[in-house]
Amino acid sequence: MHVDWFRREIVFKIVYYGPGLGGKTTNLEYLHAHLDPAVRGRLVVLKSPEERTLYFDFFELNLGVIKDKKPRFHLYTIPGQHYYAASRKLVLRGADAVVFVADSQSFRMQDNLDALMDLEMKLIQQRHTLARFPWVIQYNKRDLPDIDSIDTMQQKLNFLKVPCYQAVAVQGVAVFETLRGVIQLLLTKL
Ligand SMILES: Nc1nc2c(ncn2[C@@H]2O[C@H](COP(=O)(O)OP(=O)(O)OP(=O)(O)O)[C@@H](O)[C@H]2O)c(=O)[nH]1
Ligand SMILES: [Mg+2]
Repeated sequence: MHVDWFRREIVFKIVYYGPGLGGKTTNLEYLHAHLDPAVRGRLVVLKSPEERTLYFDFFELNLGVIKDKKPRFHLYTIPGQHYYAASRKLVLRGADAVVFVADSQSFRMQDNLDALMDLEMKLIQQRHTLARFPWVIQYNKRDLPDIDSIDTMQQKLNFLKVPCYQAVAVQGVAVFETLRGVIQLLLTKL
């Protein structure tokens, strides 16, 4: 969080984290396409020719006023591919909250667990830990066959009982709900 007293602004950083191809960029693209242009800035998407995130995606969201201050939310995604660890570390630096986008397909469970462990290790390097950090889980791709049940996913990934959302990001299902959830959590913990 960064407070600009002169401009009466509070800037929050929310990072979409998770395994490669889980749907992080899809979340940001859907949000950006469906938000009132008056409240959001330009979407920056840095993709490889194979449509994979290279460094991060980003846009800014301006929402109303909280106690005479204007909150701004900076939304970022990390690149999920394992060899972009340095970019993940940079993007996560100074994050105020995380949306963990899990891929519901059964064969991706190990990738979800690896990404969650990677997140925890990077948080610890920043003197945080999942147990004391505002984060939510989005179970994405609920439209596909061969997905794990929500019970199974809750048991394996949500051992801290954080808020969770069942999403189909390509169709926009629960995309706004997830964002509202993480903002609410962030403001409550503030
Ligand atoms: N069927 C289905 N496909 C989805 C859903 N969400 C995203 N996808 C698809 O999954 C693929 C990967 O989505 P991205 O949003 O690029 O994934 P990412 O997490 O940003 O991946 P990296 O940038 O490599 O970390 C794309 O082809 C999306 O269209 C969903 O809910 N259902
Ligand atoms: Mg991406």
